[in-house]
Amino acid sequence: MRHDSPTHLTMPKLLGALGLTILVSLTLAKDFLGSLPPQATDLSLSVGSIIENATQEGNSSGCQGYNLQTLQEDEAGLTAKLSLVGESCQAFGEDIVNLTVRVTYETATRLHVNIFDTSDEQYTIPQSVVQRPQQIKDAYRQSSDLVFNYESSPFSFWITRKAHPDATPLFDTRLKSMPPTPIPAVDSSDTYKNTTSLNNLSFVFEKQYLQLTSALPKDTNIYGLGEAVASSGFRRNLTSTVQAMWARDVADPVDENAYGSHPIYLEHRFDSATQTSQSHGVFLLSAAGGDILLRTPPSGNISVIQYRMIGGVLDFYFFSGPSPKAVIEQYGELIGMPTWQPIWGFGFHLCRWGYQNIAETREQVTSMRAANIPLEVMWNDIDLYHAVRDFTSDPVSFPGEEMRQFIRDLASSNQHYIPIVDAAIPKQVNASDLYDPYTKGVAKDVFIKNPDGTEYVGQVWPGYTVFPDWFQNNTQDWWTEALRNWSQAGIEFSGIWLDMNEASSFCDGSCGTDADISNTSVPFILPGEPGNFVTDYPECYNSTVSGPSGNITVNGTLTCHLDTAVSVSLNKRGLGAGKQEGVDLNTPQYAIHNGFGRLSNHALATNATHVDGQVELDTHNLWGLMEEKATHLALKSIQPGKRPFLISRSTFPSSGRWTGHWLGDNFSLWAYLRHSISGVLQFQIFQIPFVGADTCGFVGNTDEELCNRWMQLSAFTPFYRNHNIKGAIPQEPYRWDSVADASRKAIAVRYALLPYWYTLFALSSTSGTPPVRALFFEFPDEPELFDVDSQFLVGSDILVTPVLYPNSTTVQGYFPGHGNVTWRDWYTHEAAKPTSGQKLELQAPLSHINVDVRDGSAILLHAEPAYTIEETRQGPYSLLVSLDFAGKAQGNAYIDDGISNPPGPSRTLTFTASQNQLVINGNGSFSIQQRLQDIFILGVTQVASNFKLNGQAHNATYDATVQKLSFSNVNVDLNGDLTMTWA
Ligand code: MIG
Repeated sequence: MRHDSPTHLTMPKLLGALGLTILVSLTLAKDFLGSLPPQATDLSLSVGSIIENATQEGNSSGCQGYNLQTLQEDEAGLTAKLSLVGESCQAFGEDIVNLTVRVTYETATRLHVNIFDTSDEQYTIPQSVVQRPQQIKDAYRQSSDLVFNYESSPFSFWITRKAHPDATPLFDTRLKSMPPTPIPAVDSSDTYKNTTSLNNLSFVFEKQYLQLTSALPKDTNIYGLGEAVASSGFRRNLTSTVQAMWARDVADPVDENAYGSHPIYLEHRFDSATQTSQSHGVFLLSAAGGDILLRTPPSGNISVIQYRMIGGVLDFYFFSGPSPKAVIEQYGELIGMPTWQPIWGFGFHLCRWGYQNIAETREQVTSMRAANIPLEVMWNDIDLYHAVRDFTSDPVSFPGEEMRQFIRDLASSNQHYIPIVDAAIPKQVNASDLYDPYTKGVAKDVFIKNPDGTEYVGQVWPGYTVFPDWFQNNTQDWWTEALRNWSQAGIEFSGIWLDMNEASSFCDGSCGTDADISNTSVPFILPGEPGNFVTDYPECYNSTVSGPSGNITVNGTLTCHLDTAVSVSLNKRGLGAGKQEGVDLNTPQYAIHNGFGRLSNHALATNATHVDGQVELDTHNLWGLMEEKATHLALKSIQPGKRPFLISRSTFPSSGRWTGHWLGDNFSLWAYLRHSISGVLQFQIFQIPFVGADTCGFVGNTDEELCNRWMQLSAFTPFYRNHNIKGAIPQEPYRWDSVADASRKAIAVRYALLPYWYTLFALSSTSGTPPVRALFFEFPDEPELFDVDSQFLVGSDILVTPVLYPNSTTVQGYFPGHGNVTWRDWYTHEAAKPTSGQKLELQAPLSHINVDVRDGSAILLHAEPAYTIEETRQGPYSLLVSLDFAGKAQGNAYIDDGISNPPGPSRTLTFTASQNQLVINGNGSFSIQQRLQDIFILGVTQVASNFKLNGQAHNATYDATVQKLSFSNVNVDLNGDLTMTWA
C-alpha cells in the first residue's frame, strides 16, 4: 500500500461573496502616521509603458484583493481586519475571506507586518522551532525608523523611512491599482495562472496559494534569497530570478533551489544624486514551499519582487539598516545570533568520502604531518558505518576500540575527530537484526508516520529507513542517547557533521509500507564503482600537459576555450493537479519551481505526518533546523561546558544558533571556486556565518592548479575543509608539492590571523555582525563594488583577491576607498597604488594569494603560527598597526579560553594609535598567558628616533621603503595597559 495519495479532501468551501456583506467601516486611504500622501506618484508614472506589453486580461470579479474593514491603533502598532473583495479568486484553491493584519513596531529598526487568516488555521512556525522576541516591552511606534502606510480599498501597504517620506518606498504592494501589468512568465512550463481571472499582481491569500508583490526600483541591488548558486553571483538578477523555497538534496545546481530555504533579502539602494546609499532588509518568516520571483517588466521603471507561497501566512519583518551590516545585525536580533564556535573549529579540516578503513584514515593524519601541513580535524564519511547505519562503526574496517585509540591519539596532539550523521534511520531488516536506535525509536514513538498512523518508510544509503519526528517530545532524549552511546562505543567525536537532512529519501515520496525491507541496495551506482567512474576534470584540464593528475597551465598556453557562462536551465516542474477542493497535501495546485518537479521527489512525501497532525508539506523546510537544534542540545549534554561544533547541510532561518554550514556538493570546477565566494557571502546574510565550500571540489576529479588556488582561497573563509567524492582522484593538500606549498603558506596566514577571526566571530555571536563581508558592506557608497563577488573582506580590514581562473599569473581587483584608503600588502607591507574606483592588476603566481590590510586598522596576530590551533595559541602575539592618512588606527581583540560554553571570562584589548602614540587598553578578567612579542606600525611617514615603551626608552627599527616601524621583543604583558611612543 502506498501512502502518497490525497487524504484530506473536503474542507468547507468559503464563499468569496461573504466579503461583501461585512460592514465597511474604513474605506478611505490613510497613511498611518499622517506623513505621506495616499498615492504613490513614482509608481503610477511608470505604469503606462508597461501596459502595452500586457497580454493577460484583467477580470473585474475575482482576485481584487481585500478591503479594510476595521482598524485599531495601539501603542505598539495596529490591528486591521480585512475581507475578500468580490467573488472568490480561486487562483489555486480556496480563498480565505477574513484576514488580520497585525503591525508591530518591534524596535526602532524592526517593523513587523503579519498578515494571517483571522481563524488562525494556516500553518505558522512554532516558537519552539524559530524563537523570536515575544515581549515587545517598549512601544517604538514613535521612534521607529520605518513607517507602515496603507490604503483601504483594495488593501495595500507600503513601507517608508520616516526620515525620507517622499522617497520611493522600501516595500510597496500598491500594484493592484495599476492596470494589469503581467510579470513575464517564468518559463514555458509556468502554469501560473491558467485562468485569465487573475490580475497577476493581485494580493491573494488562499489556503494553498499566497501571493504578494512589491515594487522595487528598477536598478536596485538585491542580495540573499537562498540557498542558491546564482548565475548572477552574489547580487541577484532582477529579470530572471526564481528562487524556489524547498529544501532539496541536489549537487549545487545553478539557479535552482538547493539544501536550505532562506526567504530574506538585503536591498541596497544608491542615490546617484547624493552619492550615498541605504540598505534595508525584508524577511518573510514562512516555512512554506514557494517561489520568490524577481522580475522586470519589459518596459517601465520598476522591477518587482513577487512571493508565491503554497501555505502558511505572510509574516513579514522589515529591517531599516541603513548600512548593509546593520541590516544583517537586525535580522540576527530577531532570529537569534550565531552559536559560539570552539576555537579549534577555525583549524584546517580534512575529509573525503572513500577512506576505506581506519588505516587509510590514519595515513592522512601521518601524511599531513610529514608534509608539515597543519591538520586540525580529521573526518570520516559514511564509510565509517557498519551497513551504512548511523551511530555505528564497521567492526572490520573501523572497529570501535581502535577508533577510540585513534581519536585519543589525535586528541593527544591537540587534534580532533568528526564523523558524519545521516538523517535517515535504517529499519531493522528482520527480528534477529538488532539495531538499537531503531528499536528504541519505535518504542519511544519518535518516527514520522503515514497519514493513517503507520510508520513512514523511505529509502537512503542503508536501505529502507524511517525519519525522526523532531516535533515529538521523546525525540530529543532518544537522539541524545544514540549520540552518547556512539561516543561511548569509541567514536569519541569532537563535533558532528549532519548530512541528508533536507530530508533526503530516494523513493519519490513514500516507498510504501510493503517495501521489501530486506533489500538494502540503493537505486544508484556509487561514484567510483563500475558504471560510474569519476572521469570529469576541471575546465581546461589537459592530461598530456603533466600527467593524469596534474594541470599546471600557469605560464603555459591555455588552449582550451574557457567558457565562463554557466548554462541556466530550470527543470520542468511537476504540474499541479488542477482544481481541487480543500487542502491538497500531495500536489498543491500551484507547482513551485522545485528543481526536481514533484515536491516529494527525492524527499519525504508531503503527506508524511508529524505529531499533532503537522504535515511534511508545511514543515519540510524545518527538518534540518530541528535536527540541528536537537544535535546541538545533545552535544551540550554529552560534552557539558563545551561549545557544540556542528556542520550541517540543510538550513533555515535561525540555524546559525545551532550550527555552521558547508555549501554542499559542489563540482571540481573553476566555476565553483568562484561560486564559493557568493555562497559564503550569502550565508553571512542568513546569519549562519561559519560556512565554507568543499575545498578543491567535490563532484569530479580536481587537478593540481585548481586545488592550489582553492586551498588558498578557502583559508580565508570561516569553515575550511577539503572534501572529496568517493572514486575521484585523491586531493589531500599533500598530494602535489605546489598544493602543499600553497596550503602551508595560506594556513600560516590564517593561523596568524586567528585572534582576528575569533574576535569577528565573538562580534557575530553577540551582535550579529557578519565576519565575512562583500566589499560594499564596508564601502556602501562605491557603486562599482555592488556587483563584486570575486573579492571579499574578512572583517573590515583584510581584503582578499584570489585567483579564480586557470593559467593566471596576475589578478585584477578593486582597492576600495576611492583613493582615501591605503591598502598594504600582507606579505611585503607595501602600499597599493591608490585608485579611484578602477581595478589594479596584481602579481599572482601559483601558490600566492593576494591579501591586503586596510589602513586605520590594528590587528592582533599570533606571532608564530604552529601546527595546531592549540600550539599556535600557546605562542606569543604580535600587533600589526596600519596608520591612515591622519596617522590614526584603531582595533580590538576579544580573547577567552576558546571552548567554554557559555563563554566564561574574557578580555577585550583595544588598540588606539594617533599622533605618534599607540595605547593598548584591556578590559575583562580573563588572564592572557601569552605575551605581546612584536609591534609593527605601518604608515609611519617620518623617520622617528625617540622610542618609548611605557615611558622607558626602547629599541626600534625603521624601514623607510615601506614606512614601517618595528618594535621587536617588547615582551609586553597583555593583562596591563601600555603606551608606546615614537617621535
Ligand atoms: O549523496 O555521505 O553532501 O558531502 O560525502 C551522498 C556521502 C551523501 C552527500 C554529502 C557529501 C557526502 C556524501 N553525501
